[in-house]
Amino acid sequence: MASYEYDLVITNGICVTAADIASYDIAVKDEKIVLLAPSGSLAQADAEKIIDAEGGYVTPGGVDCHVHLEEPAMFGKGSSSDTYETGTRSAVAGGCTTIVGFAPQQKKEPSLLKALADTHAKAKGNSYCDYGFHMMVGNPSLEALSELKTLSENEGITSLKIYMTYAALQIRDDQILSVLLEARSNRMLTMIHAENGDVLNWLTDQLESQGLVAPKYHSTSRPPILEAEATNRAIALSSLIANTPILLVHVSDPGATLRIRQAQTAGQPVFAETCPQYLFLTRDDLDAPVFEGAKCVCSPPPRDKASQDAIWTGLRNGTFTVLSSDHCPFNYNDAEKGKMTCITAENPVGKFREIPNGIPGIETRLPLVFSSGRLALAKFVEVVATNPAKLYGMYPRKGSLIPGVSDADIVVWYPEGRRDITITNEILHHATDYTPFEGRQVGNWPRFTILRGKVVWDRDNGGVVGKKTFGKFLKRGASSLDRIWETVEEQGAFDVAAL
Ligand code: DUC
Ligand code: ZN
Ligand code: ZN
Repeated sequence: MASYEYDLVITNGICVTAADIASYDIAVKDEKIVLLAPSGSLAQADAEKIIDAEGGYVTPGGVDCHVHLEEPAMFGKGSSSDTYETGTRSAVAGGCTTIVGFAPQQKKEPSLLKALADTHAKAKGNSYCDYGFHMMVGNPSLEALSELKTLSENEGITSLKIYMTYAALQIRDDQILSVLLEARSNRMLTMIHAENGDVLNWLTDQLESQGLVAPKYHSTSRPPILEAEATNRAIALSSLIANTPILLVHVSDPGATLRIRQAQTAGQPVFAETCPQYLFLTRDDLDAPVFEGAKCVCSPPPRDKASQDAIWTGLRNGTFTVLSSDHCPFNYNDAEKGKMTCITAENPVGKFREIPNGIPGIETRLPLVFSSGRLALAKFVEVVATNPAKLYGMYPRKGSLIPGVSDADIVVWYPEGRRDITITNEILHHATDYTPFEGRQVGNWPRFTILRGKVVWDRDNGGVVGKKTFGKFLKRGASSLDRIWETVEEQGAFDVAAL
């Protein structure tokens, strides 16, 4: 077998990292980036494969740390349309090389380790990109809490998600405190879904009693104040447990954003995530004819135009650390497992309470935001790749282009002005029968996606050319963002007597 100096060279690209933008060539060997060299200097290198980026941008592969695949019914009446295979296939076609999905523990299960083992079995050998898991804690039993140590120290699971809503997952404030305390002592980051579940259930009852059950009332049942209140409560609870780091997921509301910013300004380890649905959709999208609005039912719901602007501002000014997809797909035209499970003869436009909450978006995340023109490119890379890798303990292996240390996870974009693409469901690679972004124009799309030096997506020659066996499980370390754990530990242990 011929042996080459490099496995892959990318020449003539404009490389963008969270730190800078510059023209240079990249050489890859044994799955790693090994050399950055002056632009064009590697055009004739001794390499098995040379990609001419033709002046297009080159970025680190996307890192999407909020992805739901193959999960049971928890967010309404349906269950996930994408498996690990189809979801990660869609991921690479959209420029994403790493995902972190969820290992869901149901309320009836006392143990987290069992949920983790079940999720490993689903993902192993079925992933086109690298992957990790967050624990989704539905039952913070003593047994579950006692398992956090082994999850963090032995299993590479350094984050967990808890919910302040959903019958299947909602936990009480005292349970939240127990989770935060245990997470703190095990250097685990707690992700929080902050909406007031009791209040939104009450509002839903009120709406139903007046026969207001169409999809658009999903938004009415979850006014912004419910998110702001729960966000404020989550921040208060974390401050009570000696500033345990938290991440508010899928933030949609300016009031919640402002509260998060205040906490950050006060020096609390409070992080936040937003998603494309809060940048590109509004509540009007839930008011489409008949049942079509169900395609945009997710929680929190998309808000108004002014809220979109506030979320963009929060991305630019650093309030949001990460931009994830919250890919949580359900088929639309599916009365067994999808959005239409809630349609009955009695409720021909469905009953929004039962519509499964969630939308697909793993493949459209990068193209939508890259071509929006609303984020500087270095900021784009920071929130879609570098910060997620740091926040979730994968940096610098993931999320950057550092020779000798970063995996060769790379996206090569088309040269500017070369492509105008209309998003339609036909061009996507998930196993879901719609996209909420149907008909939107984007000015660019990943031309090549490279995972550890292998081309896995070649848009013009074969499409998805990787295999479902390429993806590897990532054992993650503790978060390295902003020295969060060092800062927390400098404050000492939680001491109730000192409150
Ligand atoms: N929260 C999520 O994080 N994903 C989908 C449903 C939800 O409400
Ligand atoms: Zn959530
Ligand atoms: Zn989610």
